[in-house]
Amino acid sequence: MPDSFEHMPPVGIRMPNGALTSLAGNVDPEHRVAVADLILVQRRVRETVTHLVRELDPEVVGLSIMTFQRRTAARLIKLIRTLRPGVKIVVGGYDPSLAPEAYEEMDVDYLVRGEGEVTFRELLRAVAQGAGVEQVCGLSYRSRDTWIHNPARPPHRLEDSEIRLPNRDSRVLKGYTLLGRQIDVIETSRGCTYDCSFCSIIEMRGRNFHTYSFDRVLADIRDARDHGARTIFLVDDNITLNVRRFEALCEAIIGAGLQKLDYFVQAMTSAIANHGETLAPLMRQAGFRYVFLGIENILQGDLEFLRASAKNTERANGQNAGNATLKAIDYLHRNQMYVVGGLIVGSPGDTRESIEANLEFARRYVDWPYIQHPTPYPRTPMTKEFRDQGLIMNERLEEYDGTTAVVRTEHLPAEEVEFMRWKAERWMKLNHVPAALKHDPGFVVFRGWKMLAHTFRGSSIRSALGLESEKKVFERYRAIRRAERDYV
Ligand code: B12
Ligand code: SF4
Repeated sequence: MPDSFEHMPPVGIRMPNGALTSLAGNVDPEHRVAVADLILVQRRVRETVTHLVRELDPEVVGLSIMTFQRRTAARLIKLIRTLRPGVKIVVGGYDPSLAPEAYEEMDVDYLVRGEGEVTFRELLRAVAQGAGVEQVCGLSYRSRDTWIHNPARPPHRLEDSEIRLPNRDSRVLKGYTLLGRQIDVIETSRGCTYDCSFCSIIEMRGRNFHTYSFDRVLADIRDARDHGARTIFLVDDNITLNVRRFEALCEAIIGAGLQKLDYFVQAMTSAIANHGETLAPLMRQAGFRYVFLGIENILQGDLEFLRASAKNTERANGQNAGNATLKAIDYLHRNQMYVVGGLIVGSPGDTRESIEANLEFARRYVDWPYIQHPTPYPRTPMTKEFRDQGLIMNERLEEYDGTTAVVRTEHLPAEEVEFMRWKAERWMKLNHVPAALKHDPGFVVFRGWKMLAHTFRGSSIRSALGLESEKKVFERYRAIRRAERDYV
């Protein structure tokens, strides 16, 4: 999908969707596969898809979809169907898996629920042989006027090496980047055993954790590097569930001489705070540069609503020693890593003061803010709570991108929550410019102004001179966002 959101401005950040190459690497070898990550052609989606469908003449087209991308997916499905009426269309990813009913009304043939590699392989095998798909677990399909949902496929034990390496040669579009350096994604594990109320993971695959062997992980990193990547994003759901394994992985990266690449990872504050003494120096030596910390909120009441207290608690002498965030940040900073601060503001009990406390925290302690609003994605526990309390204000799913507030609090309208965050966050992003300049001077000098213009979209000379209110700028920014969501 081409849809991106506020914290991933395509002018400086275009990351690969890891599902696509993993699926491509796992079909039978006789198939020809082309991966077209439309984030790379965000302003030329229609032309690119038309060109690719005409040139490649595919028999099957698969789409990987998050909830905020559903409307774009529906438009693409129509386009593809018009270009090639007989093509088989398959949808997969978080949104089709968690809201399959929404796709039953679209013109699609198959829907893959949960992990896709083996389901998709078996589906293509059946299509190629003209065989039935009744036995393919994890698959839903249209049969005359109804939809059949085959039994679920249990999560893979990744240890058994059934899932082969991604196929990066199948990419037909170029241009992945993180602030001027080519980026790629790899996985070392899947799953999580926590149950944060805003997260889709548990409904998607249950509470479990499976890991790939280090040999496979290192081979994947080498392959990404050989395809030009200089930065690697580990997209694991929660790599810090097993800290000893993560430490061993850092040692393996160093042992394999792969520490010259930059690494980016997502982590729990409790894991870093409780094990930072040994873990953080190893991460630094292995080349970790950015750590996305799931801080979620600094106030206990909000953490409880988000069911994220446990993963943000420090332990000392076997006792609960309070919020782990500051200690985790300190370990990372002492080891020259940057903190991407994942915070969520706008929970039901939030007041102006509680939101401001979180924004102030971000201003003081994080290097790059990644602040979002609680968003009611299909089937999460949080969605039910917001619905029961009548706090969902917006049902336009294309705006469910995390930085558009679609729920109100008991005290503040949704728009006010978003305004507070937006106003504060734009300025926080400027603080990272010196670090980026040092690391990637070429990018900052030649593209930095574009990033800046993107961050301050909606501003004008009048607003810079203080002749126009921030609210006016915010309205213009929202209008720009609304217009750019028309990708197709
Ligand atoms: C890494 C990650 C990111 C990275 C993205 C890097 C990238 N480009 O891929 C970053 C941090 C940038 C990111 C951003 C966002 N993310 Co995110 N992200 C994740 C995370 C942690 C892992 C996703 C992943 O790559 N997994 C590995 C791959 C291999 O697995 P997979 O994508 O699930 O694909 C498998 C199946 O789904 C299926 N499948 C997928 N597509 C298809 C297609 C076909 C045809 C088939 C057959 C099968 C299939 O098969 C695949 C292989 O088994 C998940 C889950 C989590 N625990 O939080 C959230 C998650 C996917 N993100 C989510 C969201 C909402 C976002 C954001 C909108 C906001 C945010 N929370 O930051 C932005 C949007 C990004 C954008 N495009 O602008 C939500 C989606 C919820 C939903 N219902 O849509 C998740 C589930 C987190 C959550 N809140 O619950 N994200
Ligand atoms: S710890 Fe992370 S992956 Fe696990 S449930 Fe919470 S948000 Fe989701």
